[in-house]
Amino acid sequence: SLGERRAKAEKMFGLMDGFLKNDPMSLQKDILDHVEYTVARSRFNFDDFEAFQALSHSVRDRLIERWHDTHQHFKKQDPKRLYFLSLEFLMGRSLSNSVINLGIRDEYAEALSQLGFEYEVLAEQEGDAALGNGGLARLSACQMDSLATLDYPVWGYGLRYQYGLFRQVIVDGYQHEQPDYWLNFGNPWEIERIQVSYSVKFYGMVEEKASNGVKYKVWTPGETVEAVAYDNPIPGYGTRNAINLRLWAAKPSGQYDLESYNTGDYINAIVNRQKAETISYVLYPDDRSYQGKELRLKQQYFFVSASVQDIIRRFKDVHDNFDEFPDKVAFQINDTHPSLAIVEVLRVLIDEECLDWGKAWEIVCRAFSFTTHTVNTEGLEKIPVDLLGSLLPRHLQIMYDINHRFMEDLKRKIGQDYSRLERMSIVEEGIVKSIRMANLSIICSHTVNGVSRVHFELLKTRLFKDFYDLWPQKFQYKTNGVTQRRWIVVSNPGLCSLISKWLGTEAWIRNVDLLAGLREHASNPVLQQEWRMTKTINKMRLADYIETSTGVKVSLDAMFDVQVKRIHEYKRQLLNILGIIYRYDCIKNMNKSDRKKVVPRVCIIGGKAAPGYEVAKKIIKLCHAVADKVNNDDDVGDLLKVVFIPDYNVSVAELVIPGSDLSQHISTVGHEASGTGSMKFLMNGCLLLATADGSTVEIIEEIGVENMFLVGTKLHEDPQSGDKPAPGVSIQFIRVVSMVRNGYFGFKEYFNSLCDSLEDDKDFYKLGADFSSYLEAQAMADRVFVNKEKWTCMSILSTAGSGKFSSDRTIEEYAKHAWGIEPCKCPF
Ligand code: GL2
Repeated sequence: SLGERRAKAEKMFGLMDGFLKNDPMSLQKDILDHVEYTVARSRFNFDDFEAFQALSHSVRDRLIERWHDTHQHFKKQDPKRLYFLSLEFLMGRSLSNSVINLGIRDEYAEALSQLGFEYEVLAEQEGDAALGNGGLARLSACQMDSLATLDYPVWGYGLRYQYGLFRQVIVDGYQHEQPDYWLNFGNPWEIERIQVSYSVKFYGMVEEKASNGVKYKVWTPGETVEAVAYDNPIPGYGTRNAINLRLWAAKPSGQYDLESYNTGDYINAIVNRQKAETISYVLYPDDRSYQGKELRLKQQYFFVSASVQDIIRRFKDVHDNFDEFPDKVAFQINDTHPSLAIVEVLRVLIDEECLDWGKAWEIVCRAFSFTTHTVNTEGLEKIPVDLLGSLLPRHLQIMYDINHRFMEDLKRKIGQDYSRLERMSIVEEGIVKSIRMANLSIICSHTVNGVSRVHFELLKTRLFKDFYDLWPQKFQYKTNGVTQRRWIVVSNPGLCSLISKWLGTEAWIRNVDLLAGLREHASNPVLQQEWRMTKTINKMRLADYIETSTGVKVSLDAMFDVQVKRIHEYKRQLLNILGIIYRYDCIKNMNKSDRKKVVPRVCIIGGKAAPGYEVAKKIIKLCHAVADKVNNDDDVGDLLKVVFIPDYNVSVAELVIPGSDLSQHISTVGHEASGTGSMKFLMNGCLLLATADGSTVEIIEEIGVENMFLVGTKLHEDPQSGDKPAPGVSIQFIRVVSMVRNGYFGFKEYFNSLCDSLEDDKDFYKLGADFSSYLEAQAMADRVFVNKEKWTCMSILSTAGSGKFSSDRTIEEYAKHAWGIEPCKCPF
């Protein structure tokens, strides 16, 4: 009870007066105080946005309270902590997630309504924090929610980009990119910590010195930049724990270059100093390619160096012997973007803490766990040696040292197999000599994690086969998951209440396996009726959004068929569009009575293309060209509508996913490491139309292949099967491609290269080979959709079978099998 908690708190920390009250009256007072003293508006005159700001600050106060208590508790207990390093976190909005996790949403809604405001309206005022690109970044955000909810002692570390992922604007069907200056209106969720800052060094030179016969290295930097901490409390659900996500911003260093000031060029001296800030300015918008850019490398080292200094400082506050370091510190490296942390820890231990190589090496190898999110070698990050040598000269030396020892050791184990030695080396020789960050990460980590079972198989048999053969025990996988708090409770309140009603408990919000309890009710007509009603309400919301964002009016009776994700050739949005063209062509060629039998569809596509990714941008344009033709064709009417939702992001996903009937995950088998969008749709009772790629294979095992629409004939069990010759392409495929080629949708020249890429021998992503199977799966979806009972039953079974795909399960697996951390729950 609250009384007991307070008594305990008073005893522990003397916090008796520290608790904020959460009844609607107190909340009202708090909001009004923030209107007056934080937002500086009159309490008698403030608009929705100002109300949102005050509301957020009031919520933030409550977050801070828990966050302080949690950190006090962590400090007192001194458990082994996890440090989760990721260059990207796609958090989206924070308000609703926070009030729900704090358990005070209804109280706030009531407080606001008494003040004449509507909670939902204010929540819409919030912009997205889009400090990431796609799946990898959203996964980090979901995992932070689970880490907090499961009471793990964790810190997240990342970069505070001033410009998040670009805003996608569509002009005449073409994607244009606009900067996302998301901090324009302030960010109530962060706490600036000007006193927590570290100097990060770049460039310069390394000298060898000796003292008493002991040689050591001294790195004299050529540039120093200050990293300032911005803390973002992350509340758990159903617990007092709130963990910290610390994001670093670059500021000019306090150490002035007196020389340039004294030469009289005062203005230029200041302007040059200010350039330091550019390091954390902007997020790189490519999610799967690496270009070896200096600024990108600077970003990586900047965030890694500041984080490592912070982590070692925290360790040394309590411990004076580095032998204890791996028992107190676990590092998680989210893909190779933060892998410089490995080298940085080695550097600090050797050069600054004066440990010998052997000791430092042992510590590092016990501390780091690495997750790769990639399936192909081209996607692996490589950094040109010249770039590294100039920006981080000491780190390059250490990498060479690691590699030398590793190679010597390997030669002893495998002999003179030079081609294998070459493949496993950290250094790639070639026109551009580079450092292979994945090899470095594998060699220095105790665990290498894949993100789904299929991904694990690919790692073992293809991508990292040489390493797997050497160290099979290092390799594991933890199938990705998503948080049901964000993806059901926050974004689909109707479904959330319905589930709780039928399960008789809200416990599934923390223990999502309980969703399986819905199975026994799947055919119950009462649940089915309520289930459909909930879906219709969500479809209405989505239809409104479609109309305001695209101008297209859609019918609620139609099947909402959705593919939202980053635009990539391997994700095959083009296959979807060709399928739409086929459907359109069929409708056009039907007589009136046959048209009556067509199941109406709204085909919804959304997603961003990396700014330099020409093919992806053409796919977006094709989608618009097809939409223009189809949506304005009176023969078709409501039987088919095509919409491209612009600027797909987390908050748009929260609207789109609950309102979908069918969702497509049709990547070419062997190309999607996991995929996490499918899990969000599954939880929301959307039926999947999918290939057996990535984690879909495990989804099929959970829900049964009869409860989804499989594209392609068999499960992806044999990773080599991707190399088999493709079956011949169908006449339908040839026809739809030729429609595009012949200019049926206009822009003939512009689409030429897209059509060329679908020619038999060039069809790398196998659209032609899978087209017939794709159409069959779509036809099956139509047949089932008209059978409302069957469709609803499959929908309920999808939600019921989604338990495995919670990030809570993923995090428990990491905690146990990779990080070795235990929960550390705040006692009140
Ligand atoms: C990705 C994979 O492509 C995707 O399949 C996976 O689900 C996520 C999270 O593990 O990681 N890798 C990657 O670089 N991005 C991804 O989404 N951007």
